[in-house]
Amino acid sequence: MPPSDDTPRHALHRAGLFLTDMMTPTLRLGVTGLSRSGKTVFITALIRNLVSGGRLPFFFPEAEGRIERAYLEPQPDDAVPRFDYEEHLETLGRDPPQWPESTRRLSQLRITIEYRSALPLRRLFGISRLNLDVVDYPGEWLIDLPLLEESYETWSAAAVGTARTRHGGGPAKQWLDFLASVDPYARKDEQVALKGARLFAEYLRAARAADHVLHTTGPGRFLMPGDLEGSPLLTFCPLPLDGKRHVPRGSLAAMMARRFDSYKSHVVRPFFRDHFSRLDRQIVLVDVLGPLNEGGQAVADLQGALDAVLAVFRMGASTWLTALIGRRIDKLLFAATKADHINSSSHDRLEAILRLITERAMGRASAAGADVGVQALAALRATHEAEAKVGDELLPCIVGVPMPGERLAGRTFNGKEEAAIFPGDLPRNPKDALPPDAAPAGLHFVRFRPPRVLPPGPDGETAPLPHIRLDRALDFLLADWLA
Ligand SMILES: Nc1nc2c(ncn2[C@@H]2O[C@H](COP(=O)(O)OP(=O)(O)OP(=O)(O)O)[C@@H](O)[C@H]2O)c(=O)[nH]1
Ligand SMILES: [Mg+2]
Repeated sequence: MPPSDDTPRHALHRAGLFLTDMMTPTLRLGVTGLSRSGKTVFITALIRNLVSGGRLPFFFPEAEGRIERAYLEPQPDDAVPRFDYEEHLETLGRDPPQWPESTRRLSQLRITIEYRSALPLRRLFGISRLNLDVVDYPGEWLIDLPLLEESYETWSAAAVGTARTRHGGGPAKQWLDFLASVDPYARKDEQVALKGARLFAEYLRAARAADHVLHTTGPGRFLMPGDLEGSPLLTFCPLPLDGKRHVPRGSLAAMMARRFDSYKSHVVRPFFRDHFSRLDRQIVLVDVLGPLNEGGQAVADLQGALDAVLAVFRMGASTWLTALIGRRIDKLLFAATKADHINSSSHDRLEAILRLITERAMGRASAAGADVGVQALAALRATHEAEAKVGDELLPCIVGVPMPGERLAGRTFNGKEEAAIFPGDLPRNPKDALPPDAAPAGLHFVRFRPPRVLPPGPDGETAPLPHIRLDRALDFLLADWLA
């Protein structure tokens, strides 16, 4: 018999519904990662697995049958565009399927999860709710965060130094020739500033195009301007300064330094304040395999870039940032993405290398009391495993459809045929991967086509998407909020 309207239980239930409507907690999940690390694919896969039912045996609230439903809410923040989930699904659903494009602007999405608590007392209140807010942004912008703590002088010295030692004979040549022809201490000249900024931006883009795993050079908006395309905020560049010489007012150097500070206060600080300072949890996505295959210098660049970015978060430390941060990140998961490029027997080694690359950031976060995890995962698995017989030996292979134009061992793939590839072994000792003079890992990598993501069938059912350990990642990040 249903409870009559005036039973205490019913009153409690009604009050509970009212409370959950008014007080649905919101968990802000930061999906942090340098460009091409897999943020957009991760967010799309996360939403689809939650909203349309995924195969998530190690996401315990789901495995225990306590998730009633999850759905997309209208965008909570009027000033921020909505994450284009439907567009990304459409791209993945094409025939043949495509990966989503590189992200050009910031966007946000709220998913509401309705669940039954595992706690008997809370079950009395019926269904509980959790809002999960996720933000996606171009990875290039992340490399700006360390600028918050740099002066124009230190930034200039580092940027000019890198250009000379690493790119002097190549992409930086024109910009460095230009710098040799200007006097930073001479009177400011807008035309000189415009030309310097243009040549500097061209250098950054060319260096990036020549070395797709390069992570160290910014500012990020020079690579991915978003809505700042053509803005005067981007009219500056580093100059070779003499640390001992006074910078006179009205000089080119003084003008560039002022614009650098404006870039920080109008672009970088709001980006940090509005999107990173209020995070409750964070997953840091890292493409370890790409740099590993380029060699030790690329791994060192990745390590340096990640370390500089993560130092800005300073979880628990007390700096001017803590005043902004207010909240503290209590769980942090480091994830090596695209683990479907290697055999599952190598996943432990991949995790060990990631652990080493992020050692300092991990140590800082643990010391500040955060719960830290490391995982190899593939948010959207594009391959399966098989064994191939080569002579008398059985080699563990991965099988997938390489993207058109991908090349391996003299063969160019057409984007239609499946191929079985022996990806090679990761170094047994993770320390072998790190020295800057370490040889490339000698892995056999190609980009694979994503699996085709089909819309729901006539019965409304959707096929679960393949992944590797996405469920464990969700469990680490969300399960205690769904207890
Ligand atoms: N095989 C495989 N490839 C993946 C996976 N996730 C990402 N990728 C590949 O990595 C590329 C980059 O992924 P994105 O999600 O666009 O990366 P992002 O971090 O959003 O990049 P930006 O928007 O440029 O910052 C994709 O185009 C895929 O080629 C995965 O789970 N498996
Ligand atoms: Mg993206």
